[in-house]
Amino acid sequence: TAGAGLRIVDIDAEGVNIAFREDVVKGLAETQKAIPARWFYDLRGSQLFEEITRLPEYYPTRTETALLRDNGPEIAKMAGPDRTVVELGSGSSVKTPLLLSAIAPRAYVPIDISGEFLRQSSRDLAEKFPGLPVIPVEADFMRKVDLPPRLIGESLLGFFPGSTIGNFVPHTAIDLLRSMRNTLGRNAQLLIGIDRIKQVDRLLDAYDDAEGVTAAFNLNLLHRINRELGADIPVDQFRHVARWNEGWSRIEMHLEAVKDVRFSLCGRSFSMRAGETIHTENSHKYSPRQAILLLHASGWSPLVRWTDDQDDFLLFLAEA
Ligand code: AVJ
Repeated sequence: TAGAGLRIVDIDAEGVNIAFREDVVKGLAETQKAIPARWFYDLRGSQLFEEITRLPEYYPTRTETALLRDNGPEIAKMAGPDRTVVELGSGSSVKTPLLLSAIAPRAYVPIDISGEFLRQSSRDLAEKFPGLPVIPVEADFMRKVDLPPRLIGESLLGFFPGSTIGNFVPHTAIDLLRSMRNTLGRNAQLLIGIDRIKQVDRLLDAYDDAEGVTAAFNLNLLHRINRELGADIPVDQFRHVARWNEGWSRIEMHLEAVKDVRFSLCGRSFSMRAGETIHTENSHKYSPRQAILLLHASGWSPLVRWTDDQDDFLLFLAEA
């Protein structure tokens, strides 16, 4: 059974998402224009991301799914009986059921800031796993979350798949992992997926696919800004760019103006020169040693590490 939950998004009198507007107005005023990657995921953006996960070039999702499927019994053995799974994010329709079938937890607690998606996926899961208590928590997992009182004293297993940790620069990633440790408490474990450093051309292909789905995903952000914030950005004068940043060991996505452009947004005018970009996403990649350091630096001790035959992706089980 899935609990009801509550929707908390700050909108103004015209129905505009205030946090979205603030991030966009502030981000476009910076020297290197930048908009946080979390704003990709409106309905269309979420659909495009689902499409990305099925692309031949985008290896992370299918590799991590196979790791979860192949190592389910070992994960279950290490986790022990009577765990409660706390997922950071609403959960994927494929990976979450794999984990829940493998370890048969006492309860499943997805934490997400996007209430609508959270409630829908909670309902779907509750249907798939009759008898499993599903307790959605609408919250920002970047902060310490107060878990429902019934979870106090339970032994929790945090689940943070998809290499979402890669969206954060290392110092923020460490803040996030430490705050997860505070949220999950003393006997907690963490099951986390982290994408590996690999040949740069494979990384670039994964973030700039032949079909142009990733380009559409990136450009959808501009359509969203036009629609939701009443802007007039000439979307056809921008192109999708994926770059490898060696110093930061990350893929960056940008939206590049192909000619000089002007547009207005919330009563402000902006101009960009040809070649200037809006930085829209970071996707940090780690070697196994760097990933282990990231976990240790956040107070998590790695217990087991799984990887695939191609050395593409890492799955760690760690303990608090
Ligand atoms: C869901 C954030 C992990 O960085 O690989 C996919 C998002 N961006 N293609 C990633 C994404 C472009 C994805 N994460």
